[in-house]
Amino acid sequence: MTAPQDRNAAATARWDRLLLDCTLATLSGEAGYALVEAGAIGWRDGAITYAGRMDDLPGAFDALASQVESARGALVTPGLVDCHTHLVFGGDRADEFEMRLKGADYEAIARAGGGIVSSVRATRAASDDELFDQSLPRALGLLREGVTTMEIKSGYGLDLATELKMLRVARRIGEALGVTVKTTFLGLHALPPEFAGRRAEFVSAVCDEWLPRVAEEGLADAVDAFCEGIAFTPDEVGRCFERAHELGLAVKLHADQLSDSGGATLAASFSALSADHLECAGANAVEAMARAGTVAVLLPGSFYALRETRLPPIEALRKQHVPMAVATDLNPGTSPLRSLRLAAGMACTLFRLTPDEALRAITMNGARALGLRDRGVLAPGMRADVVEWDARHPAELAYWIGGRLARRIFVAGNEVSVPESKR
Ligand code: DI6
Ligand code: FE
Repeated sequence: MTAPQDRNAAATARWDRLLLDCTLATLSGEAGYALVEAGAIGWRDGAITYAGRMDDLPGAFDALASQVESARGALVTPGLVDCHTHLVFGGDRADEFEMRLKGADYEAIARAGGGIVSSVRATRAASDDELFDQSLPRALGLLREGVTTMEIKSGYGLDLATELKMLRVARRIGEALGVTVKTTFLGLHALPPEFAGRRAEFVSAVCDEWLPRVAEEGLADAVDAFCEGIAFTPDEVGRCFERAHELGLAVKLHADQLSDSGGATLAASFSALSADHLECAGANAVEAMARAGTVAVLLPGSFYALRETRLPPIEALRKQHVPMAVATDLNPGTSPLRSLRLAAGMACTLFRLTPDEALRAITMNGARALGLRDRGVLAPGMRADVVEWDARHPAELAYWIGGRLARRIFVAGNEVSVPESKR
């Protein structure tokens, strides 16, 4: 696996660290785990220098690396990537959970001014520091189980000041934890109460004022929208995406979750990074995604919480070779799911992904959904985001429900010590 130039480099400067005696799920290649038994992985200056068989190492252990240790047979994978979260928000919606259990449905609650809009009230009311303090434990929880790259969306502000506040807090979380946080501006999430009866004006404000300002402040890496009967139409989303492209921002979309509104097809027509949810997406949409290289992001947390029954078109996605990612969709309403490993397990049990598809979905395909090509695979040259697990076989990552499996987590080659959080 080691390229000739890496052998030469190894002769001149020692690697920072070399882990021996591990089972590597490298995920290199088109499918499967690409397992290496009796494996070793080394890195230097934040990048992987070697990932392969111990026997094939190009020299004596101590000559190769300044720090050499045994992983005692542990499984080693790339750091996990949660490519769709809304983990910055104020308050919670446990009351709505109780209402739904008594028979109220999600769309009716949203139409009655609850749902997203109730999170908007709590998010507006929180100061920067309060929002940071409330949100950080959720990000910490993900990191603790091996998530080294996460996406965080705005969308619970729905006024410019609060949207900017959410994006600032998201960036601050990345800095505080030392992990990669990709931020997404989700302006078209819901119609805020002050724009009731003035949809067109709201869409114009988002496209013509807020989006340019977010871009100017450099606070967003991408733009998302909620394309749905209870949210925004394909025409409205299209306007927003045109503006995003003019500003040089990538787009992605909440598409075809509760109804087939043509969202995934629209996303593909804008060469979106990803189309997410997809329970109601049709065959044509999948073909369009395949042509556009748009990743399918599957979100079993909201499927479960809303007791959905219509499955995303997994077989069609496989057949058309659309890369499948899985994410938590961590949000206070439809997916209060704080474990990416559990999301992967649910994708297997509820959506029938195979465990190797699920692992690829929370690593390399998650990275791809964020436009990141430098991670998600254990191979020379890739970022040394690496997790050592209390597990022997990669299927265990989706198999165990709960429990703490991540033994050691390395971000760009540095071991992170994850503090216990208050919540
Ligand atoms: N993501 C979203 O943005 C919406 N559904 C989803 O899966 C609404 C989230 C919410 O109710 O707060
Ligand atoms: Fe979402």
